[in-house]
Amino acid sequence: MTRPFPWALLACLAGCAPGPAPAPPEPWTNLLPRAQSVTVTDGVFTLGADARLSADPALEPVAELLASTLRASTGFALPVGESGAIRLQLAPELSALGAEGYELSVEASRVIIRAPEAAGVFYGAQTFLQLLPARVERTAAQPGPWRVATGTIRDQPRFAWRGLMLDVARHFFTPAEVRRYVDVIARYKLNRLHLHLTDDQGWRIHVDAWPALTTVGAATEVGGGAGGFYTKAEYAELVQYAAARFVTVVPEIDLPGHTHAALASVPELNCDGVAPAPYTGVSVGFSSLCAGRPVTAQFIGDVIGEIAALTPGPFLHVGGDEAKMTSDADYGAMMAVVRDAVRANGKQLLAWEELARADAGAGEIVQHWLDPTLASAAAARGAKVVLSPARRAYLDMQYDLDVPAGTGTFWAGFVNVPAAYDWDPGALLDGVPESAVLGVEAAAWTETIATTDQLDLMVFPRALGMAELGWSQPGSVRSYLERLGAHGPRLEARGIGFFAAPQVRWGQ
Ligand code: TNX
Repeated sequence: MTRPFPWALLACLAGCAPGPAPAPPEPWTNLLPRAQSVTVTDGVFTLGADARLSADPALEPVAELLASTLRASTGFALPVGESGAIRLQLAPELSALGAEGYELSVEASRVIIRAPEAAGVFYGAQTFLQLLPARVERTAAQPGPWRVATGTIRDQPRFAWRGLMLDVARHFFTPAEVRRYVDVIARYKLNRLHLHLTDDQGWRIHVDAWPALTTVGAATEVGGGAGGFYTKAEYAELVQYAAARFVTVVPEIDLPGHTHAALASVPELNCDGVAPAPYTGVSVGFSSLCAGRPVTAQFIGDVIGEIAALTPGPFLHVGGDEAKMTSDADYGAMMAVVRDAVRANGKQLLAWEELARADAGAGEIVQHWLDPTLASAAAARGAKVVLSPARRAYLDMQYDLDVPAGTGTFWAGFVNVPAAYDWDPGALLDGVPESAVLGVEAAAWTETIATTDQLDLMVFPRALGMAELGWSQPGSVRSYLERLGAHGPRLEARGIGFFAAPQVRWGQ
């Protein structure tokens, strides 16, 4: 008979823990987006059942959000009060970290998250969550232990604009469905949710001055489904929900093309005064408001005024793309009206790169998607650029031929998970130096995406690659793919049906 191996003695050598040694804490090397500077030390912090959180008064909402995630999965009470093992602090002396940077320090007995501004503290908390086991993302109580290796992280983003665009016009997605995406993108430090609210196939936000936009224009979608729209109250609530997670909602009203839903709703907007039937197909570039009419200017002013009033964020996206039926002169005239309205309402104008047709320039933001010359022309005149190159950032592109089956398209090519990440936003376009790049945005167009199951498959994991391109300094595709594998279980724990790309070794 062989003598049993003295496991208990070995465990004692490793720290005298009773019973089998617990699993090692989550490695700090799996952070996504990758953090700027990471120092790991050799201790362990354990979140216990009696732990408390403390926060400067201005940070209480951030502490409550962190606590609510931790409460759900740990089952612990985790009160937020005056003192605690997890401390959230504003630290003006760290101003070099900028508006979104943070410092996270994990010691054996406490965790301190400090940042010059609340957004940074929020991002520090998101990083802390990634250092806990993946089951922290579950919404039902899980078994412990809740261990985190000790160390320090200092981190700040490369770009100010890190976005996801959701096209709720081609297929409508409810406020609850959109909130689910806000939750996930905020975890990965994305900070803009661009809502493509209007297009040929649907108008998705109520406008008091033109109620037909939603009574008629919202009643269908691609394929003839029931469509839908946000009431002003629903939209305001969504904006607030996102803001609490440091995500700025950027509403887009697409003008003067991509306006068939408006033309179908309001006869006067048509040059012949006749409203066409609603459109449920997938063609682009066939519609235009009628230039030079007082009613068109009135319409633009009313819509922009009401959307601006509903939107606390500084940006208003006015589309401007693919107005193929609009002459340059008419385009210029209508965009001049649009510009005046945006300015009069105190907002910053953002438009697709085609705004270069109307001399986009200083104080404006153009969003590149297809033609590199347009964004560089705008940058040369002083505009800032958000990069959504279709070949990398369009999330409606399939990963591979008919992958995932029956969803997506490939007019810009297939965009697999490595390719979506394998580019440098600071060096994508000639004539658009990094200093002119405001940031990056992944775009989920939904002509071919009708359900959240389909949307999950197309958005994730590619949106996570975009989050890293926007936040982290340039890094290798290999490192990204390795770390991404550790986030499969986290997405799964949140109920996100992501695409399990074959290039990634997915964790269990
Ligand atoms: C191009 S991007 C469009 C959208 C479509 C998308 C489909 C842009 C400014 N226009 O209208 O939905 O391609 O991939």
